[in-house]
Amino acid sequence: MALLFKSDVDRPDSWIPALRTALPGMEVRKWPEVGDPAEIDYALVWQPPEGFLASLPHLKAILSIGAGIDHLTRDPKLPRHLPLVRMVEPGLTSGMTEFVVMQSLFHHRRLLDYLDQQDRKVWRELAPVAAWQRRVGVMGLGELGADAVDRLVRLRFDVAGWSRSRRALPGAACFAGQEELPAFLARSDILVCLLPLTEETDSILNAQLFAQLPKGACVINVGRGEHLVEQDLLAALETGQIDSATLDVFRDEPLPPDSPFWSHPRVVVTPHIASMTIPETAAEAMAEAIRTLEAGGTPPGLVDLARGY
Ligand code: NDP
Ligand code: OXD
Repeated sequence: MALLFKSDVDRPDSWIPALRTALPGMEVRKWPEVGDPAEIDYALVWQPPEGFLASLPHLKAILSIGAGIDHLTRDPKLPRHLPLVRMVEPGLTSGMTEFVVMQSLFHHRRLLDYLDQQDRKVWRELAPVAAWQRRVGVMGLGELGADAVDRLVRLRFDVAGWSRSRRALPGAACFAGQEELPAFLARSDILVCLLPLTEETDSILNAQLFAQLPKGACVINVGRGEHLVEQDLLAALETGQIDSATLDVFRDEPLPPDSPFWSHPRVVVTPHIASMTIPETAAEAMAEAIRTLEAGGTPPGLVDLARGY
């Protein structure tokens, strides 16, 4: 059996040995040295070229290096009949929770204001707000969102989550579906987007949604750039409806030099690093997924393409 690894951003010198250790007996090949395409059973990929997966005639399953699968579904030739397994692994989850907690605390403790004061050599205390007085709302309560909620609850924030189907998370108020979105938004001083990109969630962070948040709310987008209507956020920052934002993902990546976000005083920009797949733990997770598929089972992260995530 052979597995092909393809990514231009993940380091093969860490991944290939980790995969060989986790999958003894599997031949691991590194793009672009595909060899005979008919010998590839599994493809572990990030942003493969359009049509490439369809060119592997005996492929048994597609494994996504990322939790998101939009890098695959945008390929019109994606072999949609094959099982598609997205990344579910502890390194990615804990990295995302670190980032969400860090940015929630950053905005909660008004670090942008204190950095501005430092620039101006101003020594002034700003009115404190306790964590339990700060309402954090997490959109998306899957692998990543649920773990972030758990940590935010433990930090004593007043936490709510929103998902498609009803979830129950200890210590957090759970909202579900379009009909409960307004109530969820009305109590989100800090809004975190951890949704997958689907037809339903594309451009969900727009002017109409911002207007439903409490005035002066903060937005943390760690889902996908396409979730955000950038002009609507800029306008909401201008009026003060949104006080500040952290943006890790963008419609155009790398973020173009002329993007107004680079120099916006109320926006933190990071280069799609909120979390990254960790080769050692991810290789184990993918090896387990392959064993489960070979045994005819359902691995964690098996995507429902009809649902879109
Ligand atoms: P999951 O599939 O585990 O969770 C998705 C969650 O979103 C579920 O709770 C789901 O609801 C909810 N959801 C989906 N569609 C809707 C909808 N229309 N309305 C309301 N809720 C909806 O995904 P993960 O948690 O693993 O990952 C989430 C996303 O995070 C990825 O798709 C990716 O885009 C992004 N990501 C970003 C990274 C970065 O570095 N910036 C790193 C890793 C991931 P339900 O529970 O009912 O199914
Ligand atoms: C992912 C990502 O989807 O890194 O895992 O964006």
